[in-house]
Amino acid sequence: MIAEAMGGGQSEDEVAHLSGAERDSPQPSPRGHVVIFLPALNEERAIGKVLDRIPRAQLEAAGYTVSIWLVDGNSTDRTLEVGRKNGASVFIQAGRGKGNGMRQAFDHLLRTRDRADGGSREPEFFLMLDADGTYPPEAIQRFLEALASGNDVVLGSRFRGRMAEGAMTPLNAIGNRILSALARLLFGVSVTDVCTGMWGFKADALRRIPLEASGFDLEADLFGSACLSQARITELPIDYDARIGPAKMLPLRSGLQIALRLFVRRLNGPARPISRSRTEAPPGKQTAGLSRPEGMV
Ligand SMILES: Nc1nc2c(ncn2[C@@H]2O[C@H](COP(=O)(O)OP(=O)(O)O)[C@@H](O)[C@H]2O)c(=O)[nH]1
Ligand SMILES: [Mg+2]
Repeated sequence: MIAEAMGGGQSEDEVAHLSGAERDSPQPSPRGHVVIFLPALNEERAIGKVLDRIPRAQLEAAGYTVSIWLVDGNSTDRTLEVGRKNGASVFIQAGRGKGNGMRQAFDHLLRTRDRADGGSREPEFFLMLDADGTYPPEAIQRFLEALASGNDVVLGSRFRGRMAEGAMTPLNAIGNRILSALARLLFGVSVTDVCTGMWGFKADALRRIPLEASGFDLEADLFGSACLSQARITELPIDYDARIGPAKMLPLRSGLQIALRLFVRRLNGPARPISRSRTEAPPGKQTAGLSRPEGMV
């Protein structure tokens, strides 16, 4: 059955759908539950390929249960259709911006899963990677191993892996290096690729990482906030491919927004984290729609 919920707050349908995942696999998985988020705005050409490449069977054989959520920025092409057809659940954000979409999706999943099982769930890991075909889903298991071995946050560094020719423009390469140097300077934590679009988190660590970013400053916010929350952070080398389809980011504007976010996060310090006991959404914050395709576990 497909549940759609638009407008303020989560419906019981949504909770039922999420707890349904556990109902369908009653044995707790020995390694934990993995939720993979794919932020997407008009990625109809790439999203199917990215979903295909997620090594779901391999992760399940390794002992994880796996959920895949397409976080949609109100796409006007066939992104949703292709995503559903390829086995993703769909979270439709309210408004625009990658940061807004991911904050809503993290918040929603953390709260809804708390309500579904009273907070007594198995260990949980969140993965996030762009839906444009640039990041390697095959690396997900390495991220999970790094999280399971004690890290709270794992960043995939494109500068430490193999970059395909033309995958990053010279302007973006310089900008990314400058922003990473700024992040190191402001937070005193070693990082080579603060703008990366591939991240892993322990779900409990993510609760302690408050976020305010609305757009492409999301990664700067994640990094700065994780540093301030004393999270254990590490980097893994990842390969980076050329994007499928047109970019959504405007480099100069986004570069300034990212630098500003690093400064603001440093100056203001952490905001209020998502508390496990706070189960109701603040008024006006949750207007996202959500659906789970038939047969989705
Ligand atoms: N949910 C959501 N995703 C977005 C939005 N804007 C861009 N994205 C996705 O965020 C990812 C990064 O965007 P992209 O244009 O590739 O930026 P770049 O990789 O930094 O050049 C892609 O998967 C986009 O589809 C948005 O407003 N909402
Ligand atoms: Mg991209």
